[in-house]
Amino acid sequence: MATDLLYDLRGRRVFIAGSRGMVGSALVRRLASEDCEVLTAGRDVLDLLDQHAVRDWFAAERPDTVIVAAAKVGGILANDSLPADFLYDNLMIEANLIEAAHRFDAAKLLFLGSSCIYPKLAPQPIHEDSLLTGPLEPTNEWYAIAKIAGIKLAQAYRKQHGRDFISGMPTNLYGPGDNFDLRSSHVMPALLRKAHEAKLNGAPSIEIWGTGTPRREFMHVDDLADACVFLLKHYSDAPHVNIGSGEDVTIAELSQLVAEVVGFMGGIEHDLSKPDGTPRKLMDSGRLAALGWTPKIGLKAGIGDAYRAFLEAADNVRCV
Ligand code: GFB
Repeated sequence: MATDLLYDLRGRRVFIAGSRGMVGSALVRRLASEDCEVLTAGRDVLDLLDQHAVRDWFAAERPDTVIVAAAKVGGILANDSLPADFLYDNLMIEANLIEAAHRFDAAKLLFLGSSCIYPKLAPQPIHEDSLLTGPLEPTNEWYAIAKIAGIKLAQAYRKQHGRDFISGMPTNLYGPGDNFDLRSSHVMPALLRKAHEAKLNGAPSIEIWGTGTPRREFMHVDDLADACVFLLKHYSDAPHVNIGSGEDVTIAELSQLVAEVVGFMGGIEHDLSKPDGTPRKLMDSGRLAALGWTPKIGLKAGIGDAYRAFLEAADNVRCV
């Protein structure tokens, strides 16, 4: 049973920053069933790295609700290879959006971070209170620091100006609109593409990065979008909220599951020159569950949907 309705979306002007990305496009789909106006501004319209452009856009459009789904994102190799981009771009995007939301009097803002904000060896499942209690995972500490700063910035505007700015920390996401460039993608789209191409080419095996022993929690992006709308309506407090599925698998188990869904019957090889990253990052999403929200899309069904979306977008999928 959901807690009280704290924020009514009816009649609101909701700006989704990052609306063309995987998360943003899921939010556009989910908000279509809400009685609100959805505002979007693609990269060609609004450069989120440009503070003056962001302020001018907010002055003109005056959104009363803002979802920060825009970020420079990528998998373990991209994060490890482009530290300045991941730190600078994400700091600027969130700072410009959160400050403009305050300057132009937005009633509600939801900032989205990531489960990588937590210490590499945080006790599992990871509770929100683990934040800043230990060293970060080196491969994505740049992105993690930026996202931790975003949480703190939202809390600072609540503390200093009474702004109803909240933060959600999604687990590893996948689904329609994912990035399938094998150099910059996350593991789920990479495995879908590798298994699909191996099946088409009759390859005897696919190669996965690392040992396959790390464990990861996954959530379909449509579940995340539903959780975001739930938090906008039912959550108004400073602490960030974990948004996870509550189940994790090893990368080796995931590889088998993806191969099964795709119909690839070959073997799995390991490229041990690639990093494993953090050994595990299963989150404790009890705070969200206590508010009354639970995920609805199971992992196998979700992978099936993601593969369907991959096939449909095969003509224009963002590959190498
Ligand atoms: O999804 P992923 O790139 O990011 O990697 P993280 C997850 C695990 O899958 C790692 C392994 O142990 C990878 O070594 N893996 C196996 C692969 N094969 C592949 C492959 O072909 N491609 C990729 N990408 N991985 C990210 C952070 O960490 O988590 C981001 O870097 C963000 O900033 C995201 O926080 C949620 O889960 O390790």
